[in-house]
Order: sequence, then C-alpha cells, then structure tokens
Amino acid sequence: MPLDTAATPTLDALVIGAGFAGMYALHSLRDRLGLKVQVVEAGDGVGGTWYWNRYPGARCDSESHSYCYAFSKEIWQEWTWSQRYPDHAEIRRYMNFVADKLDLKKDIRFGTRVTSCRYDEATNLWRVTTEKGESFTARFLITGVGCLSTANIPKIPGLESFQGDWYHTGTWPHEGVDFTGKRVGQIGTGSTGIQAVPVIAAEAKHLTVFQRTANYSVPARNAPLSDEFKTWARENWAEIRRVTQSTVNGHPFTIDDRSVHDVTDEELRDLLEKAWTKGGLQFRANFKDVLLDETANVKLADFVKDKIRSIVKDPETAAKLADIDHPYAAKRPPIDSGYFETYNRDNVTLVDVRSDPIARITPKGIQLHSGKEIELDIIVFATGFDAMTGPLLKLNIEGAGGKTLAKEWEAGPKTYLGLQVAGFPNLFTITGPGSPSVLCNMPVCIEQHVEWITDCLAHMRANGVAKIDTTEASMKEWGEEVERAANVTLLPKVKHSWYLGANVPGKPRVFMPYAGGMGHYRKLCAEIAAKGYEGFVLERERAAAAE
Ligand code: N01
Repeated sequence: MPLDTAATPTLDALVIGAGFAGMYALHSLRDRLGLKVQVVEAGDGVGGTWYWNRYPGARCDSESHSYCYAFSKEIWQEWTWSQRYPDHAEIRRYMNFVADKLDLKKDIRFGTRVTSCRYDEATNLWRVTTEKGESFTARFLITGVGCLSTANIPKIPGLESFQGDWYHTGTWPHEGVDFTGKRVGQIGTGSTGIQAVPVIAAEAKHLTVFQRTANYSVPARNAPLSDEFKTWARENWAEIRRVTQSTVNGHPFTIDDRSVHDVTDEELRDLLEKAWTKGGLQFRANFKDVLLDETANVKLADFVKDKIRSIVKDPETAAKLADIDHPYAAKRPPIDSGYFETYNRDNVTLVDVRSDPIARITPKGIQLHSGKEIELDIIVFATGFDAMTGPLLKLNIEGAGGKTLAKEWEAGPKTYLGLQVAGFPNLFTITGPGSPSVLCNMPVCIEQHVEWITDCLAHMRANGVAKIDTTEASMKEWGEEVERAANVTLLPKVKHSWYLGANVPGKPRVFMPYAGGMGHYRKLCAEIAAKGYEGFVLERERAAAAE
C-alpha cells in the first residue's frame, strides 16, 4: 500500500547515498514496507566511503566479521572475508555482492549528486534536485551521506602553483597513483595517513611525512583468516550480532570490567604486551577506565610512547613521534601495519610542522616557515574530513518556512537523537551528529538507525500519520545529554580533534558524536519509540493536509 494518499508524490522516500546506510535503507523500506524508494548516489557504484577511499593501504580498522551487515543470516553466511581487516577493494566486492543479492542497483541512480533539498509545506513533500538538473519529489528524505565524506583540503597558499600532482586520500584516483621514482610529501598522520605511509614508502623514491600532531598507533596485526576462524564466524552469527549490538563501540568484543588501578605495574605491562601482540582496537578495551580517568590513561599512553621509542632507531625522529600531547584514544585511535617501523627506512623523513609550520606550497614543493623548501613530485593530503556536518550541509537543505540547515547549525549541529532536526519534517539523518556514529563500528549504528526509521515509518502508516518532526526543546535536552556524555570521558579534552570540528578553520567547536555508548543509545531509542515517539511531533494525515 503506498504511504501517501493525498498528494500522490512520486516517491515515498528518497535516500541520498549508496554506502552501507543508503543500501540498507533502500532494502528495508522497499522490501519490508513495500515503499517506493529511490536512491541517488554521486559515485558510479555502491560503496559510499569505500567507493572514494582507495588510497594506498586503505583498509578498515574494524574486524571484518563485524564490519558488515548483520541483519540477514543468509547474507552473513554466504559471504566469507579473507583477512582480519578487509581492504577497500574487498569491501567494495562485498557491497556489490549485497547490492546484487538484494537487487538494489535498479533503484539507485548513480553518478548523480544532490545539490538541494527543499521541504514544501503546502504538500508536505521534499523536492530534491541534482547537479544534472533532475528533480525528485518524496514524502520522506533520508540521508545516508556518511560522516567522513567531505574532504578537508587545507587552504595552504600556493597549491595552485605546484607543478607536481596532488591528491586527497578521500577522493583517490581509481586507476591508482604510481609513486615509483617519485619524491612524495604526505601531510597528515591520522588513521588514514598512518595506513598510507608504509605503502607509499615502499614504492616512492623518497617520502617526507609532515606531522602536525604526533599520534598513537597500535599494530593491527592484519593477516589472512584461518579456515577455523571463518567457520566459527559463519556459525556464530547470532552471538557476534548480540555482542556488537550491546557494546559501547559496536565491536565484537566487550570492554573488560577491570580498572588500570586494579593491577600492579608488572601485571599491567604483561597485559599490555599481550594486547600489543594481539593488536587492533581491542587494545583500549583491556580496562574500563582508559577513556574515563586521566591517571589510568597515562599508563597506556606511556606504554605506547615507550614502544614508539623502542621501534624507531633514530632518537630525534623517535622523540618527534612520541611527543604526543593528548590522552590515548581521545582522538580516534589508529591501528597500523608497520607505521613506526617505516621511519627506519633510508627513504623516509619526518618533518615536525608544529615547530616549523608549512608556510606555502611552491611550484617545486613545500616551504616551511623557517624558509626550508622540500622539493616534491607528489603531495598527498591525508588531512581528513569536514566531519559529520560537512556532508549534510553540502546538500543545501531547506526546511519549513524556508529555514536552512546551514543557518540552524551556524553555532554547531542541533539534533534530536542525531535522527531529526526541528523544522525539517520527515527528514531523517542516518548516523547524524548527536548519534554514536563515528564512535561506533559504522555498520552497527547504521543498522540501528535504519531499523528505527523503518519501524517509525511503519508506525506512521499504521496510525495515519503524515508528518514527523521534533522540537527545539527536544533538541536542547538531547544536546545537553550529548555534552554530558562527552564530558564524562576524556574525549573533549583534545582541543584539536575533528570530533569537535577543530580541524576545519571557522567550524563551530561542538562535540558532535554521542559518547553514551551504542548499547545504551539503542535502548534509549527503543524506549522513545515505545512511548509513542516521545520528543517527536506526529501529525495525522488530515491535520497535515489542512495546513
Ligand atoms: O583524518 P584526521 P583521517 N597542516 O582528521 C593533519 C576514519 N578512518 O583521514 O591532528 C598540517 O584524523 C592533522 O593534524 P592535526 C576514522 O574515523 C577510518 O586520518 O589536526 N597537518 C592530522 O594529522 C578517522 O579518525 C578508517 O594537528 C594537517 C591529519 O591531517 C577519520 O576517518 C581508516 C593540516 C588528519 O587526520 C579521519 O581520519 C582511516 C594542515 N593544514 C580513517 N590539516 C577505517 O578503518 C590537517 N592536518 C575505516
């Protein structure tokens, strides 16, 4: 049964993006509710972030058996991951497999970038236009544009004069980049940069890494999965799903209930050595207070700094790499495959741009404030993203009464549960700011949002509701909860974190993701729905049509 009866819209729902979020939204709304759904995707294929992020070393930091859809046992059991952490190409193969299995591509318009979205109060419909001049009309607008899909390319003077080639890791050429015999400069040492360094160094004539903030990293210990593990993962779908859905970060392991202060220094060293050998993001899950207590955190931080100094042979380089100014895991913790070891190569140089900042890009390379010029053939910007709000603001969203999202979020994002913004009826933002999103293993929080939205639309249909919105009061209360949850942790203490928007000049400093934990957030969303969508405003068909 079509959702709309009064205004006969072209579509029940328009979904923007064909990554994990958009693909699942299409399947869930079309195949569970029978809605007429269209997905619009800027790329020429499915994959979302993995369609664009093809930089050297691009690989997921979540373990493969949890970085996938868990809603279907059949899909889970039909696909077999090859490695502990899937690389970008394997993830794209997986997403194409899912898209084909669920026959999704027929409802995805590829190569189509949305340029504006406008809500029309008279008809209670969204009108969406694209770069190609097409337009769509839909009752519901659902964004699945990702949190990290708007490249942050710093405005360094002189870039246009550079005679070599330059690339941002988030929009990497599909044909790849040949570094052979080239002098390469890489700006940025976040999770991306740390993955790229060893791979570029192995190919380039010389790699110069420009580091502004030294970063922690723990070995990923990537390896092919054993047949035994593959069988275990295939057979334990329900249990793995249960764990990922109930933990703080959506990973397939729980956080130990032990404090760093419960163990002696010797026991601590022993536990951390084992965790270092095991590798991966689980390193921080050995103790419950790593992100809650500075004195606990410092012990892990010191352990990693000691590791850096023991791996890197040149003491000056080691000192620059270990000179980390923030608590461990208070910025997104990277994991790596030979990152620190790479600085022992003769063809790799580390430049500390905190003490000698980049002044400009010249036709020949990068010049520092001291006047020193480093000649380069290629510059790689591993400089991150205008995270969370950037991809949504690029859609030029205009709500009721002509209010724009850009104006509403001038002082930082305001949402209710990261799902809705007051004055933008029938708009849902999958993994929007104010939801666990980037603090969680993404497919897990995406599934929760899509399923919640699906249930909400089913509820609306069953009750003759035409419009759902939220209120300023709900957003205020939720904003306070987001702030409270963040302040319990050490996360907001890092002033140069992209969680706070600090990496983009002029961006308001607001802690954007919800740090209250994915398991807790899931329960909260379910309770709110059970209480008749508390904090939302639901308008019945006739009332909406009479406006
Ligand atoms: O970006 P980042 P990223 N001059 O913002 C530096 C996810 N991810 O792409 O720290 C000099 O973390 C900047 O320095 P500083 C993951 O959630 C997931 O690495 O701001 N340097 C920093 O070193 C991750 O957190 C996977 O001082 C400049 C770097 O560039 C998120 O993506 C893999 C600069 C940017 O680090 C973003 O990571 C990789 C300038 N003007 C990433 N501007 C998976 O596993 C910026 N920097 C799925």
